[in-house]
Amino acid sequence: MSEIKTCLFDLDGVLVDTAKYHYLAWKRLAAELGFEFTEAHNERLKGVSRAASLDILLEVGGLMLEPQVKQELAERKNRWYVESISRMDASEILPGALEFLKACKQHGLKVALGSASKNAMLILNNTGLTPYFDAIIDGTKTSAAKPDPEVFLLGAEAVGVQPEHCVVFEDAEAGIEAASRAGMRSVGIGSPATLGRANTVVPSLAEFTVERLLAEV
Ligand code: B16
Ligand code: MG
Repeated sequence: MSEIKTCLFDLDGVLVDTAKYHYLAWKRLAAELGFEFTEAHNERLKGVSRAASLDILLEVGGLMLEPQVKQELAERKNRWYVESISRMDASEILPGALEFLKACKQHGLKVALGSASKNAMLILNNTGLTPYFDAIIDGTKTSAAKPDPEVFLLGAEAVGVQPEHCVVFEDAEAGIEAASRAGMRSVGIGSPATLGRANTVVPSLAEFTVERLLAEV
């Protein structure tokens, strides 16, 4: 196994739980459109881009809409979502995440973000996480969504490290596949039932250490 030099972190579901705010905004949009959007439906949106999320939501509601209308709906949802995340602070960092980021630094590992979100900077700044990153690749810098490997390959390039020396932390199946397509190892954050293709799966970063990463992954 080649040496690990860089950790690439997904944002929603790994470092913070913004899925609950996405859900509130999508649910509100569905209610305006006249149908119910459940938490089970919301599971399908994790790690998926905003436009693709709207397509899933409209499929749930059985609606076919013009591109211009869809654009307007996505913008409306985003305004509500931004209202929620504007109130976030450090208390919303997921258990173990900050400690893990600090430990990466102590072990001399580079740290990069690989998120689909176009709102990642606002979340990182509000939670105080920005200074922990050597590179930030988010939805404003990518053209292809996970499972395309682009977001992680750009992260590796930004820190000047080859993919074989990178490990991706992801809560979404599409993100684990993106890591694999990038030629990187991965740690699934969540359940082995959905993330079984990752090299290791842990319930959260609170149950994992950099020492274990370097020894086992
Ligand atoms: P935005 P991640 C993803 O974040 C979310 O999991 C997903 O639900 C969301 O649709 C996507 O970001 C785009 O977010 O609307 O803010 O651009 O898990 O890739 O950090
Ligand atoms: Mg995620």
